[in-house]
Amino acid sequence: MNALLVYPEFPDTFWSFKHAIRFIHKKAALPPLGLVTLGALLPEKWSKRLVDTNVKKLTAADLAWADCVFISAMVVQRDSARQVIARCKEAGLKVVAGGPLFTSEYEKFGEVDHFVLNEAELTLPSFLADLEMNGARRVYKTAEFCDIRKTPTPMWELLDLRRYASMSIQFSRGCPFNCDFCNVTALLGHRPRIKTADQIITELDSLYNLGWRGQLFFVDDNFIGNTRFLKTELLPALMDWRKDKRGVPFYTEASVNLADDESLMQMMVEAGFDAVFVGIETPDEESLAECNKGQNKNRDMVEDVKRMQRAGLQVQGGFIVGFDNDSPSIFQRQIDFIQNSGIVTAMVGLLQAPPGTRLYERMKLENRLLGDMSGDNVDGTTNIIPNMGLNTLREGYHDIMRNIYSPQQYYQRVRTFLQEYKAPKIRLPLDFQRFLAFFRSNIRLGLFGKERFQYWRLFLWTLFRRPELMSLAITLAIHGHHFRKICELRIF
Ligand code: B12
Ligand code: SF4
Repeated sequence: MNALLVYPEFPDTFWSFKHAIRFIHKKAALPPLGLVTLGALLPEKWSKRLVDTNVKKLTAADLAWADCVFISAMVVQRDSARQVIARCKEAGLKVVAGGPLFTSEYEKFGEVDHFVLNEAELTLPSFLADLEMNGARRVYKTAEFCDIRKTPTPMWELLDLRRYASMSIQFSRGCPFNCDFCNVTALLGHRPRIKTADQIITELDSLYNLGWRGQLFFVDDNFIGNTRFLKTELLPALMDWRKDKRGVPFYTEASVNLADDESLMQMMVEAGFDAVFVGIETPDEESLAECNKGQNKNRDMVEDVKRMQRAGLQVQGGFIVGFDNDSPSIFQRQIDFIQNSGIVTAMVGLLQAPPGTRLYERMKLENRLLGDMSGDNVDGTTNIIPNMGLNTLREGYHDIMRNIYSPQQYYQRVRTFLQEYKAPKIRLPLDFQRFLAFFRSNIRLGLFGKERFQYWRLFLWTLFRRPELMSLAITLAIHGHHFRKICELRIF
């Protein structure tokens, strides 16, 4: 069997980093980890080929080679997934679909032959057994969650590693919290399931042996779901692994209570973590109560962010406007929070209700659903009728985005952050493309960019105040260029 694994293209969005990764000549920010995991779960004797259409074209030759196509996608790739499916059907191929998009809304894809939903570790074996007997059903799904200690090492060799800015790896699935707008718990459960430290070391070794020295994203929903295991097993193992390695800085996602645990932060930094994405959502206590984000309540979150920065973790933040409790004053309060905390990468979105969440059920009961969500939570759209009125919400949202990504505010925020940040010990090895990126940014941003004054001001400020953070300052300037492009595209 020749199995063709296809990942549809991402639109040009906040998280695609398309306008930033060009500076280092990369094609995509992250690899399709679901498909490389699937590759390892498919029978060993099958021939496998992976086409991530974010890094290369799906050609007629690929389709002619294949006996069967396996496609994975998130909601944001809905349109491009439809295009891929149409091409595969035209070529007369059987299409098998899985991953978060199809798990959430498979009924909308009539052309797909087989849906192998939820976690492939659980649903794929019965599909393969039925296929062998020529009796495969249309839908395979489960309400169970798998034991990820049995998940195999992803088949990294299916990827062209040189095309990616970062690699990803997964230590845990699921989250102990219960925020009402989030479908992580519906998709992956409440109890964080973890891999063993040995499994992670084997995965790291296999990537390292393939030559990977770049950034590595631990794509956990909440990396600190099991702190005891982290402190006693995983982080000591990562520190040990690092001893004879170059590069490979880590970043991940965690809840804000990470800031309460000084020793955990120190161990993470020692193990090579230098950044963490945190769901801040809103500085408004009532709105936090409304969405059941108790872990963010009754704390000084600006101070929490600074504590993480001082420990050596750059904080990227997720923010939401459009809660029922929000009044128009929320827009300025969000701007103030973002500026004061020095969260450079602030993903601000309108509240959306993904199917399968408690918010979705509430909106349905209240007749406030507006159809499908776009899947891109930074495009200024929503699938619910907000309390404050859609126009007020949209205008306020556009104001936030215009404000925080204007060169003056953005560069100010970078300085606020760099002032606080403890420089990481683990550095990315300087390769030729990163070396060139420095010149490219000097020309594109420093000579032709609207932000040129701010760019050189940051350059000089960093040179004299935090010279050890120069490469990070340039990287953040390049990210700012991407975020501004996205704002322009969305006409914010
Ligand atoms: C890494 C990640 C990203 C990366 C994407 C990198 C990439 N190239 O894929 C980035 C940072 C770009 C990203 C962005 C966004 N993401 Co995201 N992301 C994740 C995250 C944290 C990990 C994904 C991953 O690699 N998992 C590990 C692999 C092993 O799991 P998997 O892909 O689910 O695959 C398993 C199964 O699904 C299945 N499977 C997968 N594919 C296939 C295919 C077949 C044929 C079969 C049989 C089985 C199968 O088997 C695998 C093994 O069990 C998930 C949450 C999560 N824990 O999964 C969210 C998640 C996928 N993202 C989500 C969302 C909403 C977003 C954003 C809108 C913003 C946000 N809230 O984060 C943006 C949208 C993108 C954009 N605007 O460009 C949602 C998707 C919801 C949905 N139903 O589609 C998730 C589930 C998190 C959440 N609830 O908010 N994201
Ligand atoms: S803490 Fe994050 S992953 Fe967990 S339920 Fe809340 S939003 Fe979802």
